[in-house]
Amino acid sequence: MRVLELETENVRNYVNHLFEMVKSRNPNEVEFHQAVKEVFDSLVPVLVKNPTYIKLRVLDRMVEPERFITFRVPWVDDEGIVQVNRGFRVQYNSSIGPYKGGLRFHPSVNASIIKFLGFEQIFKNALTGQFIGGGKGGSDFDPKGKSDMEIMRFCQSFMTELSKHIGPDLDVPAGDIGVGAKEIGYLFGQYKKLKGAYEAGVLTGKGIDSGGSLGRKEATGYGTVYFVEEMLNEKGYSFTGSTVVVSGSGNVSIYAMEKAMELGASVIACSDSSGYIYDPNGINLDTVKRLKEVENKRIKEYVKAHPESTYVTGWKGIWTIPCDIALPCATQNELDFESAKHLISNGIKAVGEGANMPSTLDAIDEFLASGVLFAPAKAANAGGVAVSSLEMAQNSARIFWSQEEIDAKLKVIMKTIYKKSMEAATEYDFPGNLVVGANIVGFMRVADAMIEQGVI
Ligand code: NDP
Ligand code: 2IT
Repeated sequence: MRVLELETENVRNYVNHLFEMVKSRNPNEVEFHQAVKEVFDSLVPVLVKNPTYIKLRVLDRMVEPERFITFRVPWVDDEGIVQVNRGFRVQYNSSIGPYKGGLRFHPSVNASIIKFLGFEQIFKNALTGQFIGGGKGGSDFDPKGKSDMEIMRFCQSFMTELSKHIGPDLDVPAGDIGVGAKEIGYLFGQYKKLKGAYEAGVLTGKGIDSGGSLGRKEATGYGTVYFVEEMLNEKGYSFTGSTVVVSGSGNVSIYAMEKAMELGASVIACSDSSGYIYDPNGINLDTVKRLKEVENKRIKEYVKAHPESTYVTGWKGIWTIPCDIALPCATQNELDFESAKHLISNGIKAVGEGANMPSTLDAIDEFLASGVLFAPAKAANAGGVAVSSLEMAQNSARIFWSQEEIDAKLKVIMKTIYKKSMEAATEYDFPGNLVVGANIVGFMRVADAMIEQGVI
């Protein structure tokens, strides 16, 4: 016992030292530090049991991206004025497949955001069981208030540079915040023009007529609900008859709400970055889809169609609404310690992260310490990238699967991630802790592939 304690202490020192190095090499990148800290803390028991990972410096290598690309994106707005944005792509880890991960267009995008997303993507992609490495990209371009033609010109300029670095067997981007099928369409059109060949597998999340997959649009939200339902069922709970609060009203949020409703839950609130709506009768999803998918309007407009609902300015207050299940599906650090306290005192049973890193580290600790069932992002939102990988498979084989086939595969993938993460948590003495379990499963698959391939 004493020996194990000493070894654990040594490993903790090694991990802390490595974390300090990450911070000094990547100064001021607070989101990136946060993502690394969560993973490092989870890996201590694995490193104690498998010292080879330390000897071969696997973690030291994994935390350094294989490649980090930034580039200028000049484009002309509708007034004829030249605008300049910054483009990014991090090619983080290619040991289990081509780099894979979304593109985010949002004014807050910077190196820290791209690196945190890319780092988490490595483990998420490994968890899916598919053969995809980790990558991420995007731009500080703000699509809000831009015309379709401005968005198209921006996408064309962005792809003119990005095309030098991607390919169906090299790096396969997809959507994320601010990037949906429309933007992917413009990006694909430009890539095709530059390459002079129809390489459908270079991007995922494409429209169906451009080689996209049925079920990709719904996959992240549906997958999150499938994962959380597994977690609930094990404790004798279910979405059926539960009240649910879902933040955001974008791609992930809308399809998480849709599946939760299908399973018999009452979804009573959702939001955008300006504020949230509360509808005691249950949200009317057709109205949300019309506002967000068709008319590009603010969520505030919802109350016009549903006078019994209320709108509150500011997105954080959504977590003060009493509910059984909370699904943060908007953005990083949207659910902090104070919000976690509110949810807990209101009797929350489960939290499922549809967004990437939506809960702060102290919020996660508080949920776990209070016995709240907690589904971490890397595991719970992996359905999106999993179906992206199925899209790549269909493109390579020149076949087209039905919605039912995709949905059945997605369900199996989400159930498997849940089962494997729970098993790893138990094996490494953190029973029920899916944060630790998911990080361990993702890490070991990538680490073992890296070791097989030499010092890479
Ligand atoms: P969308 O752009 O479709 O929607 C984003 C939603 O979140 C909008 O309602 C937006 O409101 C809100 N939001 C964005 N930024 C902020 C902010 N700073 N503060 C408050 N609200 C904000 O993006 P997605 O639904 O695709 O992505 C949502 C989350 O899910 C992200 O964390 C993303 O990384 C993650 N994710 C996405 C996957 C996918 O397949 N798309 C897969 C896995 C994870 P507003 O319109 O006002 O900006
Ligand atoms: O965060 C994510 O997993 C995504 N934005 C989806 C990535 C993908 O390649 O489908």
